Amino acid sequence: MADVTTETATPQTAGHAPRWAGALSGILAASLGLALGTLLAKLLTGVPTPINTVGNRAIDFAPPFLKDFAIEQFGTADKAVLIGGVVATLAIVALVVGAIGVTKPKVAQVAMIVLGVVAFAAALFDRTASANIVITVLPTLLTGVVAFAAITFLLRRMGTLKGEPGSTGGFERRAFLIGAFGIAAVAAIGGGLTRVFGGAAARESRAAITLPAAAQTADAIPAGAQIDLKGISPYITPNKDFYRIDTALSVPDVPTDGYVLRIHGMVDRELNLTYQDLLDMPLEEHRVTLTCVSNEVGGPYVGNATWLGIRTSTLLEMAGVQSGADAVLSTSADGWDTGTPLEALTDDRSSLVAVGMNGEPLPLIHGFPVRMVVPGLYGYVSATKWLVDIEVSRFQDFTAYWTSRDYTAEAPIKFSSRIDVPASFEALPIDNARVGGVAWAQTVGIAKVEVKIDDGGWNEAELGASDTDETWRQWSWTWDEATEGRHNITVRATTKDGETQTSDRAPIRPNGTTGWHSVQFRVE
Ligand SMILES: Nc1nc2c(c(=O)[nH]1)N[C@H]1C(S)=C(S)[C@@H](COP(=O)(O)O)O[C@H]1N2
Ligand SMILES: [Mo]
Repeated sequence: MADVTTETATPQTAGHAPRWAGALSGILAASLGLALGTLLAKLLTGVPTPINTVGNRAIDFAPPFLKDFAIEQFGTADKAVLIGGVVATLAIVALVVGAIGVTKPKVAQVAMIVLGVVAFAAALFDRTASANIVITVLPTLLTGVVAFAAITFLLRRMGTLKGEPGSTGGFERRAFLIGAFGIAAVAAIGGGLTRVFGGAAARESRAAITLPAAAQTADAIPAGAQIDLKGISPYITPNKDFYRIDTALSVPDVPTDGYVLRIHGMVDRELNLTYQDLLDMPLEEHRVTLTCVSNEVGGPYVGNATWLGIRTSTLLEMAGVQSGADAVLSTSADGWDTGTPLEALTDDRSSLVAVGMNGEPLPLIHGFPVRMVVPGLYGYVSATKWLVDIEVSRFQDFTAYWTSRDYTAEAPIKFSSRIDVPASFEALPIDNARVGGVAWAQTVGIAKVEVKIDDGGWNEAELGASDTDETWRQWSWTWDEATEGRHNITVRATTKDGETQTSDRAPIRPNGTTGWHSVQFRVE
């Protein structure tokens, strides 16, 4: 912070502007620049906002351990925390720069230019931009120019920077405040308008879509797949409750107009498919349980949905995969990419290039208009959202977003189980101590779930009806001899291959957690 006491300590000319006026000017100039730059970004398509573009660079430069920490500490709020950090840093810098400007106006002017250049440089290298580079850098350019013009105007109003126009010759509180108020008003209006725009193109085209009926529908969900127990995860996760994990600071705005899925690389025929081309192909419906590698034992990053899409094997057959290929590198509109074993996209599992989720076009945050869904593999090696590019390749020929950050290239989902009821420290009634949850072993299937109370023996739980081996399975168990007081419950699953969950704890990195989920609860 600027040292306010220097204001009286330094010899000053009559009417020298106070430090608070400088600090306020710094904040206002930065705010006005950001408001107008952000507004411009939102009016363009495929262009990150100045704050997001700086945030994107921060994500790209952050070491993996910091990301693990952020996901662990803040969960899906990690993006909000990052943006908050960028904004707070900028605010402090703007305050200090403005306060310095009271005695050193040229320094403040140069500092505003430097801030603009930093944002400009971030935009120049922003992999999330889908617009061309000249358009991508425009918002940060505008931010820098406006922030410079605004600080210059306010420094003149303060009488700090001599020269016409707007120079008052000395500090007059009233004249300064009128100028400051004007800047604040324009910044507020600009900031308000940014909320009106953005994501508009995708939202509009999504609203206009009616998905065709599936050529092959999923079998009905067997009766009894959903166990009647309050608090258990619903068998199908509603879209609004489905977990969201991605590196996108703002949801990529990908309208169906102009959408092209390119399939190329080690293929006989390159394909360029429009959204309509995809809808015109034989669509299949499959229920698949997605899981994130960042899911802690007992964690929330797992969900089950009915997906509508074209089999990846159909598309790859059309393109004609050449021999020697063992991987598919898929890329999103915002430049995120991942490698998936070719085998997982061509064997008999229900791997899809999906357009629908639970009877609707994909929600914007879940990859509209097109994403991948691959049963049995963690999302980071398979589930590319906002999918625009599929390149048939070889693992040895590329690294992808997470594999260049210490995660393994191949990552089948580690089977697991979770207690939904009781929730942590919840009380169960002694005459009906019923517990339950979900277990998943995608592509293999769950054969058995067992629970134990405290240090007791394992008890076999009842399983919900089996749907497919690509989905999770519910379980429940009633503790008939429940005793009052505090207890601990632990769960473990066994797959149809006869493997039982290990109690050994593995961390998220490099390829997912293991261990048993336990919950503390009470019986009364
Ligand atoms: N474009 C893009 N797609 C992505 C990601 C991403 O960061 N960017 N994250 C992946 C990860 S790690 C997971 S677990 C799934 C999550 O999909 P969901 O948000 O629809 O649940 O998306 C995958 N697809
Ligand atoms: Mo993930």
